[in-house]
Amino acid sequence: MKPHVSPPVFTGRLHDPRTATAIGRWLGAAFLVCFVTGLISHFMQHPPGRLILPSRPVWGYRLTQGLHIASGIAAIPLLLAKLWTVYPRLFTWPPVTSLRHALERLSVALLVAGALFELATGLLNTAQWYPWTFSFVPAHYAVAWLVTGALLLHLAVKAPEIRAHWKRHASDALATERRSLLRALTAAVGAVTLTTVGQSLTPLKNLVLFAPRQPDHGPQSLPVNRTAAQAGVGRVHDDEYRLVVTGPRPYTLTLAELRALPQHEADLPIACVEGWSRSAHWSGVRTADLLDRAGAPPHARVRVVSLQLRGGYRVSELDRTHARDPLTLLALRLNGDELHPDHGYPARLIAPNRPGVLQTKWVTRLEVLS
Ligand SMILES: Nc1nc2c(c(=O)[nH]1)N[C@H]1C(S)=C(S)[C@@H](COP(=O)(O)O)O[C@H]1N2
Ligand SMILES: [Mo]
Repeated sequence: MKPHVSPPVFTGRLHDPRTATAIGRWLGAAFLVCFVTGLISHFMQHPPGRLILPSRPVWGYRLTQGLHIASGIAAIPLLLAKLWTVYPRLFTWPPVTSLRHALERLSVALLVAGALFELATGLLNTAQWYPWTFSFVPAHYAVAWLVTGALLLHLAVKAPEIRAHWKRHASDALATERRSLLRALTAAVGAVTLTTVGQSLTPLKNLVLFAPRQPDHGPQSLPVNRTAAQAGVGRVHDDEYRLVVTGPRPYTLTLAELRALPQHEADLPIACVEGWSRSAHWSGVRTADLLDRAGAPPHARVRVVSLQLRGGYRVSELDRTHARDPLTLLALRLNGDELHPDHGYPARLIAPNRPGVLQTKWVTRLEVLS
């Protein structure tokens, strides 16, 4: 028996299990997509051990990270509606009837707190706004596991109610009201999705109202996450620039020498973890060619080092698949022109199926790792 609801009396009628289940399945689906795509993003940025990641399809990360942000944003109205439906249960009396009930309530409290934390921090991260002192990535990652665990427990505890309401076709007294609520909720999810998803789904870019970035805004029609000034990279003087490639046969190139090497072209997206992505036309020197010249063994990993002196994104690592992919370039040109300083002049890495944070700008060293 469920404990009875004590006064205050709730007059809204849709605080029933069937409505909670109807919203819950969409919320659950959004969380599942968000969790799986979040794990993909995490492992692409922090490969466990020597995991070799695929470099194809070139748009793989663009898709998974676009889905991560879109499902997270869609989950916001869904979570608010779900909380509205179930909040009278906060006031059940007596608050705890047994140990099992206490544990169940504790797990729901964790679930709600964790879910709110994930959606709030994720949303603020898309705007690069960090009004807190902890480090976003580890906190967002750890709480994702907590929420997923609490969610599985919640589904197990509620299995009988879910089963009872999942496939009940006969309409009950609340059917019409519930349908209106669900229609309004669908409209809300549609609205937040359509006004943000254009940041990664370029055909819808003109509908972007609330996403922090317009895919077209930025030098050379490509957004910039961190400008040269923000990264502390001053004006790069052409005659002072050097590319150093280490390895069995290390060498150094001037910018003129780099430009004189065979140039290749690639259409590849920048897909930022924060949810925006944009395809662009790049040209430059294949990293495979640069590594061959240094006598790097075919299985070598490569550390890519920026002129930037401080900050987390000044260094990235290429696994052997990405390092040898013919589409992985040390790009010198973007959309037909030399790179803008904010896009990494004079040289930046661009590789297929790779998070934006790893597409290192202002590259000055390639270190062959044994
Ligand atoms: N050296 C360096 N490279 C960097 C960054 C950085 O801060 N420093 N930012 C990364 C991030 S988060 C993204 S999304 C892409 C953005 O590239 P763009 O500014 O050319 O669009 O560059 C990446 N390369
Ligand atoms: Mo990014």
